[in-house]
Amino acid sequence: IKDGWFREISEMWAGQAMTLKVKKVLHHEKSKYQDVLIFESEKHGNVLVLDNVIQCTEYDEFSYQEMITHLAMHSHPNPKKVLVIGGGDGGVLREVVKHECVEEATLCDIDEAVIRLSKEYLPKMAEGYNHPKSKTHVGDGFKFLNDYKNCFDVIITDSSDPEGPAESLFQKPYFQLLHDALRDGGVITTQAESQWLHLPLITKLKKDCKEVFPVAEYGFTTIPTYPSGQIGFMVCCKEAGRDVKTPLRKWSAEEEVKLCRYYNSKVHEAAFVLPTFAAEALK
Ligand code: AAT
Repeated sequence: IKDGWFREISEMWAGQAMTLKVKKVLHHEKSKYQDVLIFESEKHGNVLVLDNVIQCTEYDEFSYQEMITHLAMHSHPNPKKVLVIGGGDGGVLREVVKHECVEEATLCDIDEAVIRLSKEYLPKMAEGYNHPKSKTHVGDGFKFLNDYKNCFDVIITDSSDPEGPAESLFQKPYFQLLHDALRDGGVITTQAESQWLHLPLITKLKKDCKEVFPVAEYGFTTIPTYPSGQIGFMVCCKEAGRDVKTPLRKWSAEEEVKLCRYYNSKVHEAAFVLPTFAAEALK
């Protein structure tokens, strides 16, 4: 923070930086894993920053949390057991339990500080923790998955960027663990970065996923406060032939408006329509 502005400077998006006006710093600490900053911004509500990277703002978090969750949830016929890796703010949990078919939603984040501080400063996201179907585990997602085989219908990896504690969550052995932790017909989504900034990384991610899963597709959403205003997801299925680009289940038009502010069944399909430069790279 300099002169009242937070600047998101990083080599992961060299030469550009999101800048947000700070009203008040609410909390700052070094946790066991990362630097954790929470501030109240002028126009974007409260903001969670880990190692100087914006994780979410109250203003636009719904785009990311709804899309990373419902692209997977609507690509499964009847998800009952759901796992979230990362997502310590609770927003993805909040989205998962919107599906009445869910019996148990477990979250595993590496950093108790993120969970603790989100409950205090990001209550609209952390409400996911209050649901009777939600369970929380503090630990490394990679290690956690090692203990579960054939267990989950949907696994959502809402992880920070590959530089830092989430590095292993972008590598092929992790996708194999995800695959093995799924039941038959299971679906995953993972945070898969921006087509404007990380095409080589996304190309590698897609190749690795394709070697593990019979179905692996890249879709994206718009989100003003993430680098370049977009972020994408790998959506993969354990069952060959599943078309994850088209929702398998749909909410009614009334439910869609009541339940979500960004996701709807048309946006689901549109998310996988890529501009030519990205489509060519990911062929
Ligand atoms: N919904 C908010 C968006 C995030 S949060 C990423 C979370 O991943 C953090 O809470 C962090 O503590 C957690 N995390 C990092 N590494 C691990 C790990 N190995 N196991 C479990 N959890 C982990 C992502 C924002 C994306 C930013 C885009 N630039």
